[in-house]
Amino acid sequence: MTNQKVALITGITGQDGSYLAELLLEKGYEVHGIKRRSSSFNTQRVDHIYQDPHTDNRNFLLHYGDLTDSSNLIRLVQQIQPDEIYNLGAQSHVAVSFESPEYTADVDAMGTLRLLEAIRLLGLEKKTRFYQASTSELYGLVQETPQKESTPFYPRSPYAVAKLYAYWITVNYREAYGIYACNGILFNHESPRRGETFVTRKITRGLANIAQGLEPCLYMGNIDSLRDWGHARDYVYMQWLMLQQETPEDFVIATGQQYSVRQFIKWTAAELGLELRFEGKGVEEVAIVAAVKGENAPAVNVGDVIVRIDPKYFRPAEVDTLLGDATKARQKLGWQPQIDTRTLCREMAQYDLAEAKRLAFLKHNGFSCPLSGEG
Ligand code: NDP
Ligand code: GDR
Repeated sequence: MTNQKVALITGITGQDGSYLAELLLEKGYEVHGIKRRSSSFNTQRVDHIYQDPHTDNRNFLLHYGDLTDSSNLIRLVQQIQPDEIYNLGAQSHVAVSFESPEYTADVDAMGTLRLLEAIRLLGLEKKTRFYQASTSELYGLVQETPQKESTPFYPRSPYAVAKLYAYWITVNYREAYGIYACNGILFNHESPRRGETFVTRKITRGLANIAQGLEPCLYMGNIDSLRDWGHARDYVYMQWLMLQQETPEDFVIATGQQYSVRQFIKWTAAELGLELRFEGKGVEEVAIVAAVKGENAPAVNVGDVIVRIDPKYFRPAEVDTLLGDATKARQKLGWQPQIDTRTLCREMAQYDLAEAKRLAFLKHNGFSCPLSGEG
């Protein structure tokens, strides 16, 4: 008999999944993750912790699976017998959920139910603890500021409505079957591993590419939008902590600071040595380079327009403002974020600048330099 804990992470190939897997491995867990079958490699974020299947005593194991596939989930839960399941897998892009609402509901809402049912059908109610990746998007059209655990929900996208179902089915299975199940209501959290189509990463990557002459201009949606952005590394620690308590509870996780998308653009530009001047209103607004300092933006000149608005990035219904109050997490779990938004922005901008320099070097030396993705 061993006391080694066993965890199963859905969404292990995503931003949070990769940080959480690192954390659990550091804590001595055997970590299992579900990855989707893809025609190209999709494990870049966990490649550094990958263990060859032919080595003995592996403690990091990936399995093919999908949240839309009940029999696959039941088989994996039966085989792995996890002490903890972290349900991070999701179609997580709010704008994409308007394009693929039914798929989003299937994965984000029904996928959660499928996992909880797997626990119940296999009689693991007393063994397996369950973490659900809930979201500040539940607050949507906000009813109270700042938002805390008791703030009423008002979802504003197919993504948020699907996550609302997932939130309540998690509460329901806790109350109905005594499963140790928790919702982490996490506000936006970012990192250099953030998907390239989410706004922070789109900005740091886009402006770094412009600085290095790889792209001419960054096209944005609603830059007046306000968000409470933390660092993913701080937030996955909280996901683990929530499953280590005596009784399961739901917690808001946030920094308590709010900034606009426009501010994030200004900070990123400053990291690259660019001072910006915003001119115009609404869809006519542009950001013009007012000064260039240092060596990081050799391709940019004063007067260049490097940010424009493209209405196609506006959403059919927007969440204008989010600001979290994580007092409960601080008081009950002693949790405080370690990394503020400005520091987060600096880390992301520096990471993307290094990557842009590498791509620019390849391009100038005649190699192909793939740049793709819209968001
Ligand atoms: P990512 O988009 O980076 O990762 C999502 C993960 O889910 C990926 O591993 C993806 O696989 C996987 N996935 C997508 N569809 C399926 C499916 N049908 N079956 C199985 N797996 C699937 O998200 P984050 O890491 O940023 O977020 C983690 C979770 O937390 C998500 O549920 C998200 O909705 C939620 N959340 C995120 C917040 C944030 O600010 N980051 C805030 C609040 C909640 P693949 O790599 O193959 O695409
Ligand atoms: P969000 O994150 O919708 O809050 O969901 P995202 O970074 O996509 O958008 C934040 C805000 O920025 C505005 N915005 C743009 N967004 C994108 N993606 N691209 C643009 O060009 C752009 N221009 C302006 C958006 O309109 C929005 O107001 C994220 C996801 O991680 C969810 O899974 C998670 O649940 C929530 O955070 C909390």
